[in-house]
Amino acid sequence: MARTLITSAIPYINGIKHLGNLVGSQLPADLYARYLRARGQEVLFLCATDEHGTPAELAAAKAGKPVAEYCAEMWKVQAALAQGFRLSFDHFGRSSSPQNHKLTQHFAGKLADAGLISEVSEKQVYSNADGRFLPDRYIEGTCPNCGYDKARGDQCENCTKQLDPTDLIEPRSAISGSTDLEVRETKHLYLRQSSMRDQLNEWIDSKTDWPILTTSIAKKWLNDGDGLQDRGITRDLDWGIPVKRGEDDWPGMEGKVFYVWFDAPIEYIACAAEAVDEGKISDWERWWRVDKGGEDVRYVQFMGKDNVPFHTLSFPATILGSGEPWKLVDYIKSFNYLNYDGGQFSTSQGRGVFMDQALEILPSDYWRWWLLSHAPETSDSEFTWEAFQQDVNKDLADVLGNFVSRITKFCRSKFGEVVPEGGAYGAQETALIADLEDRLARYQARMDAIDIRKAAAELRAIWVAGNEYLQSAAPWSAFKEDPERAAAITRFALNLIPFYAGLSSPFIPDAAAAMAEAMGTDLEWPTDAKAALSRLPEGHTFTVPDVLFAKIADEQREEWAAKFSGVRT
Ligand code: B3M
Ligand code: ZN
Repeated sequence: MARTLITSAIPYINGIKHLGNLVGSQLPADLYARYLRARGQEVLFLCATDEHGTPAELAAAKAGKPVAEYCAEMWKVQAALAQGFRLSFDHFGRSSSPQNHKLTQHFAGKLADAGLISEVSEKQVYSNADGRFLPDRYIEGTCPNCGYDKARGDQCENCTKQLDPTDLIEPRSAISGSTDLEVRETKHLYLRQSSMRDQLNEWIDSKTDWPILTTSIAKKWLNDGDGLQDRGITRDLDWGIPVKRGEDDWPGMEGKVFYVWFDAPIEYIACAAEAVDEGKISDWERWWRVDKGGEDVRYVQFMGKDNVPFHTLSFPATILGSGEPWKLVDYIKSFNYLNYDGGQFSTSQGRGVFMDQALEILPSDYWRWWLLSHAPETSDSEFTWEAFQQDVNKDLADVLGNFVSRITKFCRSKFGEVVPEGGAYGAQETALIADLEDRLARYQARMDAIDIRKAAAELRAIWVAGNEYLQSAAPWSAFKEDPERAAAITRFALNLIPFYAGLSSPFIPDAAAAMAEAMGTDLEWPTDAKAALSRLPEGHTFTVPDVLFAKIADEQREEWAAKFSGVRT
């Protein structure tokens, strides 16, 4: 059986993700995982929270909580939202897990053994009052450019000028406010990824089937300018994975932790180990180690374009540099940005619709369908309330929902809640079967290629074909003169419902499950349209399902557009 390992970029712990984040990694990864499972593949689908780094420390401080407590709470919030959107992770882990501590320290040790880590002395700001080195954004002061008095050591928020902490006038600690700062010498570890340029170039060149978005970003950073500079992989923070060389202490590195972007991708691996320790899967090395069964696994990653350099350069450098047979990614699906109503979604500004807010106003299938069918694949795309209302009403309510409701209600009124007997499929049914056979093949080809918008368009066309059939076969007219014919049409149309349920389940899992349940069948992928469309036998009972999709009214659209026009407070 084919096996696919799927990871989504792991969301930062600080705060709730917006719909632009969702459609750029977790949601398309879920679509693909559900599709492959439906096609009978063995899938391991992993995601986690990305819990280290300055933003996590700052968010915890803002919430007035110890960082470990803050992260544990936010993990629960994010896990519940993932569940709300029906993201079917086999495990939703945490980059702060003991498994990730161990693996990250292991990789650092192997890289050091291979001579790929250097120790570099740097000058850094030390706060005597806080008893610690301060990262750039922990230093505040007056901007030399505009005079703003809360400029941070990396950037002035007021005039956007990029700064060095030493540029600030009257610098102070953002933690304590103390101005008792001094510049001290400190050592950090650097990953010598520049020495791996040829190896990485060769590897990327071998990936001729990757999306252009992925390879163009990778090549740009590999070859122009300073993209493949050696990177510092340690930081002076309290919260994070302590710097160790395997299980051993690292002299000179006391009190330091690994940089968040060093340990975050390693969590993809550690996450599988967490899943084993929690009894969810029996073995993780058969997914992750080429020498332990992993050679048969295809590994696919999903992420926004801003994450591509880390996944095409730094993480592969870590894996290759370790000299151990870990699995390298086989395919990277990356995404452009989804914009919000004439601007950008923004977490820091609270602009747009966030995952929790979306679920408060509509069930997840509405969002899943719209977001996936507008996935920003070849260019940025835009969410507007008008487009959302129009597409949801048309595709989900008028086409799919209406089809299901119309035929089940018609059947109930004329034949009862039972698949009618009598009559045989005729020319119209044969023609539609042939058409659906072609469409099914095209839909599967798009899904196999993770061509999401085009796959959604094929699925929509499959729904439309059934609607048009019903409209033209018109069992309500046939019923008067030729009840046998009406029975055959009705039976065929009812059979389209489990067919649609199976095909639609990766996009709209709840509606698909409701359709299958109403028809008294299991969700099944229809490999053969002809066989699938005779699946419900004569005399099989069903129930008319509740309305699958309600239309969005103009007043609702206006209310939501107004509600989400400002910034989240
Ligand atoms: N947490 C960035 C993001 O959420 C980062 C991804 C890590 S993937 C290893 O967009
Ligand atoms: Zn400024």
